[in-house]
Amino acid sequence: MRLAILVTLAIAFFCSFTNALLIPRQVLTNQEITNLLITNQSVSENPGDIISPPNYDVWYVGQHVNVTFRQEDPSETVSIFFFNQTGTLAGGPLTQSTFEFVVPPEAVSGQNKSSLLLAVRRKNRYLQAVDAVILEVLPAK
Ligand SMILES: *[C@@H]1O[C@H](CO)[C@@H](O)[C@H](O)[C@H]1NC(C)=O
Ligand SMILES: *[C@@H]1O[C@H](CO)[C@@H](O)[C@H](O)[C@H]1NC(C)=O
Ligand SMILES: *[C@@H]1O[C@H](CO)[C@@H](O)[C@H](O)[C@H]1NC(C)=O
Ligand SMILES: CC(=O)N[C@H]1CO[C@H](CO)[C@@H](O)[C@@H]1O
Repeated sequence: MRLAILVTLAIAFFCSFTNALLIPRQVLTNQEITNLLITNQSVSENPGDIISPPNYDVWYVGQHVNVTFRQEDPSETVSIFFFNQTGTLAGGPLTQSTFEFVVPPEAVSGQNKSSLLLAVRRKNRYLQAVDAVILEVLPAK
């Protein structure tokens, strides 16, 4: 659990930075964002604009799942993936608020029973926010 907490703390901290516009307006790759996340620590889960799934939801490999955002924002694009576990699983313009994909085997939670789902939102390729949800991903039923 400690790692997951650390990472979420890092994300919350990171988001507070982007919100405060202290992150320079530069183009960051998912890898660079991940590096930022693990070098900075802070204090809470931050689902941001993700309204579904909720934190601590349980997913199974092979399950069709939806990630739903609070609002459609045609000027933003999103990339959805599991931190340190998968490549991009779904994404595109937020002209749609729901993104569907199939849970891949790489997303299965380790001994600490948590996987961190991230949604990186960009506007004109510039980072807007990183929304994060902690999930438990189990092998196929
Ligand atoms: C699981 O948690 C323990 C103790 O909090 C930590 O030492 C370990 O690195 C974590 N392992 C993983 C795979 O996250
Ligand atoms: C995902 O959402 C779409 C509508 O946006 C719906 O048709 C579909 O059944 C949903 N899938 C799941 C697994 O909830
Ligand atoms: C990333 O995953 C590898 C194993 O795939 C693990 O050894 C490493 O600790 C993970 N790093 C973080 C920051 O979770
Ligand atoms: C890589 C990175 O952005 N690190 C930041 C972590 O937070 C400190 C402030 O506590 C910043 O100074 C670093 O730039």
